[in-house]
Amino acid sequence: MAKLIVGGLLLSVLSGCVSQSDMKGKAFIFPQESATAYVSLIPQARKSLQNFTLCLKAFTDLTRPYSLFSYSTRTKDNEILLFVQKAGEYMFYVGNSEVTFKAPLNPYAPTHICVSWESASGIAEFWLDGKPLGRKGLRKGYTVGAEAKIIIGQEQDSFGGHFEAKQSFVGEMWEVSLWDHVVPLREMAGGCYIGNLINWQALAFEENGYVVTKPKLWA
Ligand SMILES: [Ca+2]
Repeated sequence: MAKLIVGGLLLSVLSGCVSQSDMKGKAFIFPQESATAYVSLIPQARKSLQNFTLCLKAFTDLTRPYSLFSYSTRTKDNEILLFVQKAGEYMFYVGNSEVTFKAPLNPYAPTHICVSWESASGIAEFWLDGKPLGRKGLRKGYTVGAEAKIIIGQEQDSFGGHFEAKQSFVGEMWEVSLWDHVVPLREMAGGCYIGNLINWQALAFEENGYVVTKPKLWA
């Protein structure tokens, strides 16, 4: 398996697709609605997960549903999914099951989202803009699959594809980070983004379609 991964990465590097860069101070802009614009994030290790923490910052004025973070495996398209049903209503999926966290409406401000999940208890803890939105439980005892396509900008309904323009993200996203353990989210309120699986300061990624990188507008 390791050989395959290394081989795959080498192949991608040779074909010039994968970039690795320090994205500190920068954001991905998804300037138009489409079913073609997205960024694939390549984790620093491929491993199954019994715990994880995901953080990101985003700005959008969308009022329709949209995806923020889509982690799909061959067997489960919503292995990990952060999806906004409508402003202030965050759906969080693990292993195709979901819980919803509701927040007060503040639709035109950038949002800082952190969510952690722990298999032993099934507890998902959700923080928005440095404040807790509570804890809910799902998929107790589950293990998240290792071989994944991790995509921002689009929502996967199959492994690495089956996008819908009407679920695409239009706006800006920055400081996306993923850890293979539960990080105390109270400590993340300041905006830490050096995940050990996805590290914004050493981000391996592949851009597809109309995606632009620019200095971030918000903190
Ligand atoms: Ca899906």
